[in-house]
Amino acid sequence: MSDEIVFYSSPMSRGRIVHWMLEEVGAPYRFEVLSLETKDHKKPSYLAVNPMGKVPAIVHRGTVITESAAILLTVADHFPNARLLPPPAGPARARAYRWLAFMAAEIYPMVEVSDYPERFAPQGDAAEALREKAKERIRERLLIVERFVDGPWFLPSGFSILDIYASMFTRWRGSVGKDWLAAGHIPKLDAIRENVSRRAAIAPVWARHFGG
Ligand SMILES: N[C@@H](CCC(=O)N[C@@H](CS)C(=O)NCC(=O)O)C(=O)O
Repeated sequence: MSDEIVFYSSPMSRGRIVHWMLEEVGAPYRFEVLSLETKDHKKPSYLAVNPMGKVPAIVHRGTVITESAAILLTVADHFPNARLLPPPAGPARARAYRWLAFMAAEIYPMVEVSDYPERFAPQGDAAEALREKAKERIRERLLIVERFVDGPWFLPSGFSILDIYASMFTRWRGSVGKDWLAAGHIPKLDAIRENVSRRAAIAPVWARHFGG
């Protein structure tokens, strides 16, 4: 069975974190580019991969993996030499699980509310008020993460998938607020993003995503 990972995403989406991860570990992969504009992610061929109609997703050795956190954990497991998770069963691994779960369960889902409030409330003022509330919740929760980050990396044990995952939030200008992000409320997370963007394997693809 081929070891090549099929990576479904849109270059402009938050699936970028999976792109950085695949580059970091040097995984063989094929990028199946989906356009969010033409709604490729809602077409039957992609819904057969991810019934949620969301990116990213990967297929590895015939197994479909969706959910960004699950994808990063799976890739970390398959490339142990990259050491992107602390050793199993130790306190550092437990800490990694805690904060990955927190970001995936308490922060990431808020983005659907902030991007598409009309999915949760009547269109108009109610949806706009909900969008603002979701942004506030994201900010409050990022401030919690900021308190528990070590530095220069998220975990004291060094660079890990948590750094890749957390970097994503610091670029969520639309969902968090451009001005809030620019105001320096999360300096440790900002520094992590800078460190991630300079990693040798990630820098070229980072430049393609953000123009350097
Ligand atoms: N829980 C998913 C969320 C992924 C997600 O929200 N992806 C966005 C792109 S950044 C998406 O595909 N949104 C399309 C939609 O909600 O219709 C994960 O962690 O991967």
